[in-house]
Amino acid sequence: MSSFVRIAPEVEEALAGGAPVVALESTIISHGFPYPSNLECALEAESVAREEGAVPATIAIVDGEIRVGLARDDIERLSTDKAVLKASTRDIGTVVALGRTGATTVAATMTIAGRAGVRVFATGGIGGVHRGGETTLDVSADLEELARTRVAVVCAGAKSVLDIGRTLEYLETRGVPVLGYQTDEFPAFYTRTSGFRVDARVESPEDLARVLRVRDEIDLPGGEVIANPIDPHDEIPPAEVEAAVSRALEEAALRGVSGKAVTPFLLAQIHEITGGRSEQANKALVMSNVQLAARIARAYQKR
Ligand code: PSU
Ligand code: MN
Repeated sequence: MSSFVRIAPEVEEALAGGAPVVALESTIISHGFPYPSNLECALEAESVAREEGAVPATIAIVDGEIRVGLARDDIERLSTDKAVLKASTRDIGTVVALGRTGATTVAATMTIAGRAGVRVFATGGIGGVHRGGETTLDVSADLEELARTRVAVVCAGAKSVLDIGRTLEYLETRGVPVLGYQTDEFPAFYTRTSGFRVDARVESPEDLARVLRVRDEIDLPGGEVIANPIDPHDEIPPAEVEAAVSRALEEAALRGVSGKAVTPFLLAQIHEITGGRSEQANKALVMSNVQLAARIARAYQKR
């Protein structure tokens, strides 16, 4: 890879030896969770990957250097430094060139993971078409990246701050498979249900890995959304979620929040409105996604 990229020795070794690796994003650390739960969540996600036999590769841009696999110091800095940028795919070149520090979104993490040769990535939820996106054109770059970079994204669906129906339509148009892990319904992050169906239900990490291998072999472009519903014990009642989402959206409209600030603003509002509740659910679903991603990565490497 280019001289702008530094792959951690442990990750490099795993990739060279065909051992399972799971990519992790960093926007969730810097802009998705408050401190200190962001730090706890980032460290725990790495431990979960390891417990499942995969090497974690948390991705970020640190002082202009693209990093695949972070040291603890870096994770601490991403958790506490308010100046860390939110870096999506279009920002990578600028952040590197100007020597800045950026937490990578799902889109940017996929771009980097794909180039580094990491096939499986775990996060909380993907970005999507925002409510009202048909007029604002606020559509996350995550969806574009899913259409072009062959990295599987294990997530708990998309938050109901988004227009889930249009998000799924967009993914269909762009040729991105949406696979439900042991579910027929696309989950909505805090809730197991959204009222929308997945394209295909897949029962095991082995079958999911088989789908990835077939897509590799046929040389199909783009990645896959692997939707893993939140555990029933961690779920938040839909009515409670909807109330929090409505209030968060009202507040965003009132303050005229726009552009890349929208998603972090809504997440912070929801965390505030629901108290610790959404944070706890968010953390639980991330761990469940990392666990599943590690199992898929293991099955994918086993031939
Ligand atoms: N959804 C979540 N939590 C998050 C994000 C999305 O439930 O932290 C983050 C991810 O990094 C995602 C980004 O890639 O927000 C999407 O931002 P935007 O809508 O600006 O593309
Ligand atoms: Mn946007």
